[in-house]
Amino acid sequence: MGMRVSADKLYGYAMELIDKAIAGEKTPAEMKALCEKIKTVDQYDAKGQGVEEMRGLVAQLKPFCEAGKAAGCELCAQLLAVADNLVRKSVWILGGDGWAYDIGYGGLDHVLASGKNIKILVMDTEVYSNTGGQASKSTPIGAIAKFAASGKTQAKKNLGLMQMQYKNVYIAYVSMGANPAATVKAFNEAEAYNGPALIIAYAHCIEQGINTANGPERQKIAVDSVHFPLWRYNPTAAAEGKNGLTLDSKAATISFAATATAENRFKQLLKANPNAQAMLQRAEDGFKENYELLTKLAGLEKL
Ligand SMILES: Cc1ncc(C[n+]2csc(CCOP(=O)(O)OP(=O)(O)O)c2C)c(N)n1
Repeated sequence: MGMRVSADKLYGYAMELIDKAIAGEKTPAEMKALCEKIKTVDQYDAKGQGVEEMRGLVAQLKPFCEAGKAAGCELCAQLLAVADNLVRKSVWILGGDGWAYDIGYGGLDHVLASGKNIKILVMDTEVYSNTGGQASKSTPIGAIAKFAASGKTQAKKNLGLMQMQYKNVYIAYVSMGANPAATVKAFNEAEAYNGPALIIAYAHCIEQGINTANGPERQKIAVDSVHFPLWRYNPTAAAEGKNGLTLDSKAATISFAATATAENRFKQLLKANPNAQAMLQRAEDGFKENYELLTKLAGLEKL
């Protein structure tokens, strides 16, 4: 949050100096023209061209500031010192699901609710990995983890839908192994949105009890079984009175219950719990219900 506030403050200060340079009687005409141009650049266009344009303009502005500074112009010296802050800064927070869904959730919610232009990327391994595999609120029903030795009994928390209620937060569920194009699209859209964003990325992990060489394949299976459906919510479309929700996933093409036991976290359940099959089926039913809900939401006229 502090990074965002200081970047915005420095941008605002640099812009004030640009205004002063425009108003200055001694400002060379060419420098004035550059300053006028700088004021018109939209740095939140979908293709990121505005950022490139601003970089170019700042590079052209600096020699004027340097020459002015050498001639004793105080305003030029000040502008030179902060000119790089005219190029917009991206602020990203990266964390795991243990942090995002559980122990850091209050902070994550606070940042997203602030409306500030801060992006959050959650690497969702569905377990606390760094500390040895404890269950998080992202762990699905049936998965064996520490504190869930007989399989997790509660459903995976729907972090994206919860945060979507704010309406001004860009949200995306992505999975590289399943759909790299939708992943890139989500990052581009999050960057182009001048507000908070949350990207939840399905991340395979050794703690899931898989051969990590097959990670991308497991990422695809998670999506194809609607264990982890891909969707994006873009507040810009919503603000235009449209439905901001885009579902990038099809209905389940494979059964979660039938494929889950390829991962040790679910395979162990068969030995640890006599209700294993019923639990896996309950997990599958829950995933399908979630997918149906998303389909209904995506079909609304406005959202
Ligand atoms: C408030 C707080 N509690 C506990 C810890 C100790 N801790 C360090 S890493 C970690 C695991 C975090 O898991 P996750 O966020 O899922 O990230 P991963 O290890 O999967 O990348 C924990 C509990 C901490 N850093 N902060």
